[in-house]
Amino acid sequence: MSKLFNVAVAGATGAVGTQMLTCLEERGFPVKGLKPLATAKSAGRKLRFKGGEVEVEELTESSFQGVDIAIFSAGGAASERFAPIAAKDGCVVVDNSAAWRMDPDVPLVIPEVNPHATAGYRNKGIVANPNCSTIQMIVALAPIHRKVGIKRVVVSTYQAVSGTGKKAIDELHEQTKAILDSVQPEAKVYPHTIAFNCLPHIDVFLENGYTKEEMKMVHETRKILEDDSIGVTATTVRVPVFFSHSESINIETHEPITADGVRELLVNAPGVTVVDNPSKNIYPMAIDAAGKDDTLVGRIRGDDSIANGINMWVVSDNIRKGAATNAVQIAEILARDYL
Ligand code: L14
Repeated sequence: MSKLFNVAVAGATGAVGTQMLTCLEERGFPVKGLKPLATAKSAGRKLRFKGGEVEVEELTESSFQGVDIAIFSAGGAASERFAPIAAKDGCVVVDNSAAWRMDPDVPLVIPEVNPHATAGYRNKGIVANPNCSTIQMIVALAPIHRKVGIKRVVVSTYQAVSGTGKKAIDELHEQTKAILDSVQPEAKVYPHTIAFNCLPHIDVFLENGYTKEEMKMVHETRKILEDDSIGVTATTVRVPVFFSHSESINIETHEPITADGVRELLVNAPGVTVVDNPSKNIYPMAIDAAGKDDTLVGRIRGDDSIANGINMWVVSDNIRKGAATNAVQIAEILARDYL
């Protein structure tokens, strides 16, 4: 008989949290009991799970007694405060916030790329889920890095508003409608109108002129690929798309590789679907990636401006593979190999 687990989801009512419940259900995670946790404001709400309903409880210091695995997507502050409390109660935390990702004692895991790192959960009882933009980039780049070595990455992202949460999804709806109705749009979530616009600004600006989101892509890439020599430079942009982040990625490799060579590697890569037939207008698009777990890769072509250069276009559902699916996959590794 296989083991069943008591699972808590912190931030269960959010855009990622509700997707976590769906992923646990879809993937048949061995759940004994499910405990959705959120702020007091959401306590008492009912969420659908496996054909029934589960009641949301307030996230408190005593929420984790008797819980085996807690998946957190309740924001950095909640993770910082409650993850160590959960771990002290013997619960293993899979954390989707940025709070623990760069802690040297916390593994940062993409199951297709570095599942072995999960063992490091033992240090603090925490495994971190990488940033959404990093996950899809590394799912596509890891097989190339293993084969020919990546020296440098230049990435620009086109990020969906769902990454910010439900209020940003609503804001894009409302602003779009306002503009089409010739009404002045109201910007509450972002510093500027996002409808019919692009904002080169995700998360906060840092002293070095980059945003925190851009620097997450730099640091997390090196940690996951276990190679501090990789150069990464990023520009992260919010675009008026609801679901799925797109990325223009340029890489310089150590050994030469052709576009066909990259295509062949990626056709066989776990979690990747190559969508690359430009003559038929076939390439990865946000609306096709949305609702899927695979990362779509296309527009694979040589960059003739440098010696070993490749360009590609990489698209993935930021709420699924970028957050909920990846977190549930980590929980699956914990359940299968460690708990
Ligand atoms: O580091 O699109 O998990 O605003 C959460 C918000 C990533 C970006 C993280 C967004 C961020 C995301």
